[in-house]
Amino acid sequence: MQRTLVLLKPDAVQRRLMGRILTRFEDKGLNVIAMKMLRVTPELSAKHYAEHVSKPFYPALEKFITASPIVAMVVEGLDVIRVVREMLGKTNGLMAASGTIRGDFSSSKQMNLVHASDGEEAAAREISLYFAPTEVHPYTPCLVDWFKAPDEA
Ligand code: FUP
Repeated sequence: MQRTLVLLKPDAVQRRLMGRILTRFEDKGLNVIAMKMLRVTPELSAKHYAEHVSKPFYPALEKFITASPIVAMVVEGLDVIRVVREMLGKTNGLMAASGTIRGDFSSSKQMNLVHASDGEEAAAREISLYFAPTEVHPYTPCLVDWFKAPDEA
């Protein structure tokens, strides 16, 4: 089992897309094991986007991510980091394939609705930025026997 951090960014909240995006993860059979609404501060933005802070687009990105509340969640499942990244689609909504969240709902590189961790190290770091261990609630879904065969890890 893997975990990943997913953010529904300010545009997802403002555009009333929270439910439809969350439904995609639920429909896939993934486990949402933590969730909260919060306002990203400039300090949290700089930590979250540490690899981008020196890039020319960062000031605009920080302005966007801090402009309005977001929803943060931890999603758990088999190979979930890759699975969720594929569900999101390419960074730029204009380039993202139809059928992906960004491909279906976004036409922007910055306002691309959703963030998901891009590797195991990033997932661990990002989850700890948004959630204390006591705020994460893993559970066995009662439908587990109908989402995958017993011999699938
Ligand atoms: P992703 O992993 O798909 O979320 O994308 P990146 O890590 O490459 O970029 C992080 C965020 O920076 C993206 F969600 C959108 C934003 N961004 C811009 O606003 N402009 C750019 O030129 C590149 C990225």
